[in-house]
Amino acid sequence: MLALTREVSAAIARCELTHAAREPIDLRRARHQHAEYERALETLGCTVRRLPAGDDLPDSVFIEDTAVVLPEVAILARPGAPSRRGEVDAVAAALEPLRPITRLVAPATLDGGDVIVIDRAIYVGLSSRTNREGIDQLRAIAAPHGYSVLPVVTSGCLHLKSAATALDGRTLLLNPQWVSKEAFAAHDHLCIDPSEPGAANTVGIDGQLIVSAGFPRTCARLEGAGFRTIRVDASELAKAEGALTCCSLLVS
Ligand code: CIR
Repeated sequence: MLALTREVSAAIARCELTHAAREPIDLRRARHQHAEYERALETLGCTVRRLPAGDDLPDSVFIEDTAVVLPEVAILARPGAPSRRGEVDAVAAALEPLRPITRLVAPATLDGGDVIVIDRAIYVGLSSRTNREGIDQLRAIAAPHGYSVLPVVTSGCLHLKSAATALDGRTLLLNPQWVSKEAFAAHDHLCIDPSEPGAANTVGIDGQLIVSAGFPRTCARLEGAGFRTIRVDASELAKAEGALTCCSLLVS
């Protein structure tokens, strides 16, 4: 497994914010935590390739939002925030040798953080960043490869993956306050601890999970359900509304 990551930009203080109030971000601390996250990816067997942040791209560390990588094809996103559209070209260049590439086009908008791929299902959040046209274009690309593309309404969070992530090939972790359990009826699910609303975002690789150290109760639930976890401190990039999945693009 290759994990593409991207350096934390020196301009991170000017990141997009939707739900959080702006507060100072310690760049050194954010970069240190990001490096620990990359180390966790390596512990789970990934080869990490870190791309430079790029000029004046405050949110470029959140590389997940720029593409959806399937085994058959890489789909370049058209991020919902105009300030983030300049992030896509460098990621396209990194993906080009690895996959056939297609690109979503206007008026579609879609952030990779709204896309959960689990088995042959692709759940896509209808959010402030991803519109119906984005979902339709994704479906037109993925359906010929045998994927079902299913829209999911979210509320109270930035992306679908703030509310749910795949733990393995059949089980999701959900925050039922931000997304309806019924939307995922075809799959098994576990719920986060209700006192930790941000805890649904985990990185699952081969049945092992990277989880945020800030959510110990949910982590205990996951371990009780038999998952092995690696805890990382993701508190500094959380001030930019970033979580764990958003800091890598996994290419198997
Ligand atoms: C943004 O608002 O676009 C960034 N500040 C945070 C993006 C986080 N991405 C993700 O969770 N997939």
